[in-house]
Amino acid sequence: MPQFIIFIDFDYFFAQVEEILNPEIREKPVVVCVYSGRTETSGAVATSNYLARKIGIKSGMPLPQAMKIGKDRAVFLPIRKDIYKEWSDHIMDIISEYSDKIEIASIDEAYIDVTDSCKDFNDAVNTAQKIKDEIYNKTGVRVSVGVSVNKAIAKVLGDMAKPNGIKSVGPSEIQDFLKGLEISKIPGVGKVIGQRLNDAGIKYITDVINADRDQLINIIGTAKYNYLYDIANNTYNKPVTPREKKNFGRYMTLPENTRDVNIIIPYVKKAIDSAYEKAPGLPSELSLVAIMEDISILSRSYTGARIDKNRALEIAIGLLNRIINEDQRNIRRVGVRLGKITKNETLDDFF
Ligand code: DCP
Ligand code: CA
Ligand code: CA
Repeated sequence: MPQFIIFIDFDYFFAQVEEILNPEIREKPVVVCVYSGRTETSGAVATSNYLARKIGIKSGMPLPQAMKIGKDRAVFLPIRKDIYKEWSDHIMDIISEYSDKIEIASIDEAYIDVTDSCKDFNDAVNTAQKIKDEIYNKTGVRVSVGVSVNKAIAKVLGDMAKPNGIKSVGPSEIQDFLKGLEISKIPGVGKVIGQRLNDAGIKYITDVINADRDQLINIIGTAKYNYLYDIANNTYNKPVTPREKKNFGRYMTLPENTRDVNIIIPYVKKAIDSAYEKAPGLPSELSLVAIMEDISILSRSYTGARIDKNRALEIAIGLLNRIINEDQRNIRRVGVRLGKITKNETLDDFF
């Protein structure tokens, strides 16, 4: 039985969030910078939007060089990691509604396994499109998506789908797809290994099957050989492994943009009910998250001993009032996030 795996990668993520928060910069090259603080221009580019990439400003480039290229035409912004993390958490929460089997691979990448909930591969592709649309409708973030029969090929397709695309290769097409797939496209095959394999006559992933096993193991080691062999042979099936999920968030869209707590509180309650249903235990941290009318995200948190559901509502209302008092804008979506969860003991813990 093939797996149905969806891979999602957020497009030029940090720079895209900056664009969404400040739409005027969208028509310009946008560069998100990590300033090292040594001198005014020392540091490196974290990421850049596609307009900046087009003029040659890319991730990892030293800032002085980027500034030389982008002088007078690019927007240089300092990295705001906390904000991107908040957006990432929000998007991951949206994705996790579609499967409990979610592997958050980095701040802007996730795999989900939808084998159990989809009746066939076509259904998995439709689900992927639904997730992509929902992320865009709720956050404005564009993502690229790959759908296939294992994690490695889903990622290959996600990379090919950039930007803002979706690509799929199902069980009936996978053999043909593998035949035309260059080895350098496989996750984990960097420039150096790709070159060495090319030198050994391996250009396509399927070349691994008939290659001299001992010779390849000499070049790349046993683990990587087995990995590539399994992909080539279409027997690669490494599971999506959910990391211990540290927090659980649930959000509700309000019927209208508002700052009227009487309208908002029932939605806070719904979000709490839904989050507590999902969480494996009681949290010691509770955040109230408000997505404002301009879709920026504000949150306020409370930390205390194991918070039960009733107390959660009281605390959340207090946090909501703080946001309303400190900010003039209307709220569009409201949510809660439960953090530092202590697991309930289950029977399994005793055996
Ligand atoms: N990042 C960084 N420094 C790097 C590379 C990346 O700080 N040298 C950060 C910024 C990115 C985020 O990690 O926004 C994700 O990295 P990706 O490689 O996925 O690149 P992007 O999301 O920026 O672009 P793409 O649209 O190609 O996925
Ligand atoms: Ca990305
Ligand atoms: Ca990425």
